[in-house]
Amino acid sequence: MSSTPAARPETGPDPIGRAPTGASAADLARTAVRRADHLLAAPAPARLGDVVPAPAHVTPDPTADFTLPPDAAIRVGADPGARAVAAQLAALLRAPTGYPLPVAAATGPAPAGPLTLTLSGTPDTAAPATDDALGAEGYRLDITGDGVRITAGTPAGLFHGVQTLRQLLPPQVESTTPVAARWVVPGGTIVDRPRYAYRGAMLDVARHFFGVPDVLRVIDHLARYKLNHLHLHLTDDQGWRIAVDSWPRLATVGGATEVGGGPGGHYTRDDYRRIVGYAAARHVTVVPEIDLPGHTNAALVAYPELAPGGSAPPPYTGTDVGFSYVDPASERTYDFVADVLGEIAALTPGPYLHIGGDEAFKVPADAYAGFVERVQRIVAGLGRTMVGWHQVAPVTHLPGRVLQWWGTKRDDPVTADAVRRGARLILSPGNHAYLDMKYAEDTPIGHDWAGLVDVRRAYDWDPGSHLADLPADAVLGVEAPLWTESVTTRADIEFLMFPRLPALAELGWSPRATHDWAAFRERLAGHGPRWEAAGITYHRAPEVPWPTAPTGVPTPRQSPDEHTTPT
Ligand code: TNX
Repeated sequence: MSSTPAARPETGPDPIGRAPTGASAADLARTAVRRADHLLAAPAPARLGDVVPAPAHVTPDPTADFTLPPDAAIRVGADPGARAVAAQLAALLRAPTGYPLPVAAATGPAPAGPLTLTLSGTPDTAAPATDDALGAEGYRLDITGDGVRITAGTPAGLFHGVQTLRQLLPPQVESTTPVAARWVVPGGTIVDRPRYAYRGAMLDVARHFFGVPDVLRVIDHLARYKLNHLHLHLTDDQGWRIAVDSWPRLATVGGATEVGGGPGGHYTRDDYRRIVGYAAARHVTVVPEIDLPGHTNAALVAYPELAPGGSAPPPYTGTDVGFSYVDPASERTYDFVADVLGEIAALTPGPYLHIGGDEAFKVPADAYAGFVERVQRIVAGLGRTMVGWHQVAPVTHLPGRVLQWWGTKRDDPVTADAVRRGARLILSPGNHAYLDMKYAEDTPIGHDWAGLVDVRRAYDWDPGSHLADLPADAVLGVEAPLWTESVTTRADIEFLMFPRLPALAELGWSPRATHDWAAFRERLAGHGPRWEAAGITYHRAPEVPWPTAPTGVPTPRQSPDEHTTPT
């Protein structure tokens, strides 16, 4: 942040009703009651910089706090994308305030505000000049005593500005039913834009299947912290999770298992469209992964002809890796890959197709390289950018390809060489960004092969300098993968995501100059009450100074009925 928030001023009417000196005992008692009510209903307003991820530029104006009046309207221009964000802001605020919050056109001479969304560069606006290029996702937030204005060059920028505004309102804003609170926003200006274009999380829906409502909820979690990509790990040994019309048994047979022997499940094409559409409305791009050539036992159970030797393996519900693969020497395998990726591409508006490529331990290096080269060309032929785990690094380079690096060391010459040949990187270092790593020895779920990842470890690394011998501009962004071998409920997902997902979000969004563990843990602590109000499970990490005692949100393994089974 370029400036630090100032202390709140002690001017004007006493906001918490302190009794004047010389008051009677009855006065004092009445004042005490008023004060207690006030403290319960309206904690001090947030400071303008109390936002995760930390904004690029913050200029507080403690004389200009804004209080949302019950008759507030939201003004917005004619752009459909901007209007959609205005409707989202209205929905967000209506639930906790109970205010009507009509969305009104900002055309003509109508007065602005008190809540105004402005797309700069469109003719129907009177946008204030921005002193910073806001780019594709940046926004400017101006808060004065008269109102709040969010200005951006794109609807995505407006949407991110709304997420910031949400965090500047009291935690009760997360309530889904009306609550009494003073809806105060701290005055000043924020000008903000992301450090990296790619900021993501991955959900493994293959090891355990999670139904559409759980995925939509994860998308909400991403959007809150300005993450803009959801990578879905759709296939693995234990289950195939997406319907493919040209190979129907993949989903019906390959999808009928999961780790531990549960019933599994899969997304129909309509389910997947719903996920993609819900994500798009929150400015999140879905990155589908079909893991090849390894991690394919479920596909081989459904279609034995893809297996080397042509015989079906038994279904697999354990947690080992690296034993299965589709036959790289068979032409039928490439028909399968082209059909599957073609159907997935047709359902996916985003630019990326993730082809996995990890842990194909049983495939000889030259056969693996030949396979990945052909798959790369299939992806390019579909007009998409290929993403692969960094094991694809040695394979011949195709322009634009992206490697997802999940190593645990600070140097990786093979990946650095692929970058010199033009590859770009998504960084997911296992020992910092993996959400399935345990926080501590006694964490009830998760892995530890990459070590323990407490919140500080999740936060304290720099994507710009983490890997040796890399030009900074090779880094497209960061992603936090959540593998689900031991994750079976929505509460499990949230427990591992919170508070580490916001830590990764800050690394992806905030300028390096804002990086400061001491300040981050304080800002993060303020989110505990927000998660509690929203019913989000989180790990009360001991290194974070949570301001309140825990409330009754579920913890892992306490709510098995939350796990959504096949839709
Ligand atoms: C490694 S990371 C895997 C996954 C496992 C994960 C468990 C990667 C590309 N492959 O198959 O689920 O470890 O942490």
